[in-house]
Amino acid sequence: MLKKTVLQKFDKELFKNSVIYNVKTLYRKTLEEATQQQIFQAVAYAIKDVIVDNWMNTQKEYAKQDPKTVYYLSMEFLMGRALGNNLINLQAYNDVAEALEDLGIDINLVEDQEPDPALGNGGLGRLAACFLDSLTTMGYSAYGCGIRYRYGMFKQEIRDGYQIEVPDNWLADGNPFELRRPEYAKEVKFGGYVNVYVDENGRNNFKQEGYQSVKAIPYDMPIVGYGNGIVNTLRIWDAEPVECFQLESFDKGDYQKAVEQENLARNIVEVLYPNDNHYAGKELRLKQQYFFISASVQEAVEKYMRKHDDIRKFHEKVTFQLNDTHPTVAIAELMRILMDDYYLTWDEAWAVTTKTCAYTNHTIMAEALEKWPIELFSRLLPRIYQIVEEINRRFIAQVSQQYPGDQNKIAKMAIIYDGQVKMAHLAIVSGYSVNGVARLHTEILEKQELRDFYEMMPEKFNNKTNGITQRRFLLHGNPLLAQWVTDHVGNDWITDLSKISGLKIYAEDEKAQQEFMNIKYQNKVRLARYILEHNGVEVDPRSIFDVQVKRLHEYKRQLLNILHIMYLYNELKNNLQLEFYPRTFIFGAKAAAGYRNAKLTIKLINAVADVVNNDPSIGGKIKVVFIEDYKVSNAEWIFAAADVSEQISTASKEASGTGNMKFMLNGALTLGTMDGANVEIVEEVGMENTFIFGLSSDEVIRFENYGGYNPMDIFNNDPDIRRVLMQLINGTFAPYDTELFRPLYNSLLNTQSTSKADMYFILKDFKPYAEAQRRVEAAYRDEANWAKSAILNVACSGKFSSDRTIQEYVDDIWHLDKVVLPKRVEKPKAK
Ligand code: B1H
Repeated sequence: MLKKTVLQKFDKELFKNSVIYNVKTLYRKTLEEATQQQIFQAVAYAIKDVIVDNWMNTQKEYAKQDPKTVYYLSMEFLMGRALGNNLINLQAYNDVAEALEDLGIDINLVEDQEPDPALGNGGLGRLAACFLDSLTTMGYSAYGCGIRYRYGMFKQEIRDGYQIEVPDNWLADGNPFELRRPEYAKEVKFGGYVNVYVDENGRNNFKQEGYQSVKAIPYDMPIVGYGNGIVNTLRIWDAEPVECFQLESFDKGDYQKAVEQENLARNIVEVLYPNDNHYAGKELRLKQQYFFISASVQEAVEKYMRKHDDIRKFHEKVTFQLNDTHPTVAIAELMRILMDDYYLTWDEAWAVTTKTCAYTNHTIMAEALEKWPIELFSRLLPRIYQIVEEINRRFIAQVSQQYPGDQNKIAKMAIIYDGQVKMAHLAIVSGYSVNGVARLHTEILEKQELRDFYEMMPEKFNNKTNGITQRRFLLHGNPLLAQWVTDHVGNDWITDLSKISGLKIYAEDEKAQQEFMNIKYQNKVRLARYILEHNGVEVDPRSIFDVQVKRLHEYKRQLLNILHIMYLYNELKNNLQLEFYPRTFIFGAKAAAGYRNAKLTIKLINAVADVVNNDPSIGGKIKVVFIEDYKVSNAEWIFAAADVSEQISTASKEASGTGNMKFMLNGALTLGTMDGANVEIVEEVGMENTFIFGLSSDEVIRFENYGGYNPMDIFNNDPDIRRVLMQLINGTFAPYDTELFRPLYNSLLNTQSTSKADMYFILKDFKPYAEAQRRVEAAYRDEANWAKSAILNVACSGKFSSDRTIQEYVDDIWHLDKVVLPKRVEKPKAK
């Protein structure tokens, strides 16, 4: 086994022997006999061995230095593959690639064997993963706390143009990087009722009785810092029945209860809810939330008490960051533990809790707001509900005092109202910080969505513009560009992305421009090969790669993109001589399984692709590709190959976006609205190096509040748009079923449906979008100028590192201590 640590020099021979040894002991095989999957496992175990040394060393050092620790509480961690990322952060990627090559093994094939741990939906879950990478690289003590879903985000297959959801059995071959930690198991209780007993000290003791419980077992995954030997922990909880099926139960007549408890354990971590920006209100979801939160909070308190004696100072060493409202029961759970287990008074417990918990808001989409029916909430979590009621009672008293006689304030701000528990209100009232995820988003929170709260407690509100880790999304995902950047500005950018601004001076350098475009071309060839292999579509790497990859949602307006492609196709068919720069439109998106219009949009994209890609009359000038199963691993290749980054959400709807930053870092130019972090991207790189169009968020909000937009006016007055819309219902792209796309047509025009016509202003923004697309084409024709803009995009992406974001969280919210590992002395080799 590998007995050296990464802080020492990589020992190639030792590593090779370790791989061979692992294949032998794990599978009783030689390398030649082993399958690719077995080789992956063997390599992963060899690397894990190195990581575990660093992991133990880090945790020992934490125990010694006792730094303040952040617990990042999140229902989602979209980690993506671990092997390549770990090698990158161990600074061993190239060495390992070489060592494997010596053994006749291609590292890319090995990496490709690893399933993507897809324990998240989209941006929110991926942000959590980027944050863990940055926290660790910057030397902060952190835990990610989440759920070990048996099935993560579904795999997407496209059949006949439709999305088919296939279960993601990511643990089928085992997860070599995880460690089961049964010694830290916790019991989590559901249901029953609360009894009060007065104890011998005259204190009220609240006891939950008649409950069902589940055993939570943590699995730890190492988070490797870049080049610093630090390893933090992602702790994800699995559920097991509290006791195994006991014959005794029969005798007690508890048979039914035993079966129910076992089912509860089986169901609770079964699957990730595949909704992005949407609240479904399912009971099992609330069970999932309380399950992982109760276990995580119990562990945080116990861990603290192992080293400290005064629970009243908990907040000095621990902070909980709530990743949206999904973990908000943590507030009441901490109160419960402090009062019921540690006998703090309400005021003492409240003082600790309100200095421990901080909340990040990730969306203003109304349909994403979590509101639990009282009946469900109180039945499932009786003690927690009591505590929330008391928080609400005290808060309402405070509101009444501050706004005497203003019933409306109470109606708008109460935590419990109208038969519902409003999780965002609970998080805001009980936390010490509320942050949005981009400047515009935070402004909208303060001025619109959370205005009453902002007015009452402005000091809590702050902005933390999102970021991404350059280690995965440039160093690992785009090795050619990464090397080129290093050649020009040195390698400090890997841990300090602001250094990438050194590239600015090369933006007008002809040689640099050519090198850059050449790298882009090679990445396009790489992606074209992937597309041919996975989609069977041939695309020309010399065409403009115009990419929209993200979750499918009406507000993100994939429909605008595909309608515009239909329009372009009409233009070309009208005039086959039209000057037209060849374009490859690339989509990648998963739709929530029950989201009809989203799934129909996928079908439309594929239907248009079918017609356009197979129409010889347009000479291959337009290609449309829908990449199946968009996920972190193929995303890395897609960003690297993009020329144009489509960020076209209805202004005000996309809280931040983070894909926009990944494209920018890889030298794609943004075609977008002034929404989310696009605003800050424009600010960094300059309007002239982006293609901005469409309504502003103010304009959108004005239309929403005061009306005055009628898509019919546009339909009636614009023949181009009318033609495209008619093609949705005249069988142009669905000759066998002319009604197929009627729901999309209706969503744009028809007020007979329950929601407003064209809620997302697609027709309103259509012509401005088409005009911006013309600017894209004109700009691409001037290759030198395009290269200049692309290089400037890379050079100006420094702000969008999640390292910057994390440092802001540390400075303004968490106040963590930086940990530095002492230099380890090289021990002389044993003879
Ligand atoms: C974001 C979500 C989200 N915002 C509910 N909200 C979910 C809400 O399963 N649910 O119930 C799941 C996800 N996701 C995204 O967060 C925003 O839309 C992006 O704009 C933002 O960049 C990202 C990270 O802040």
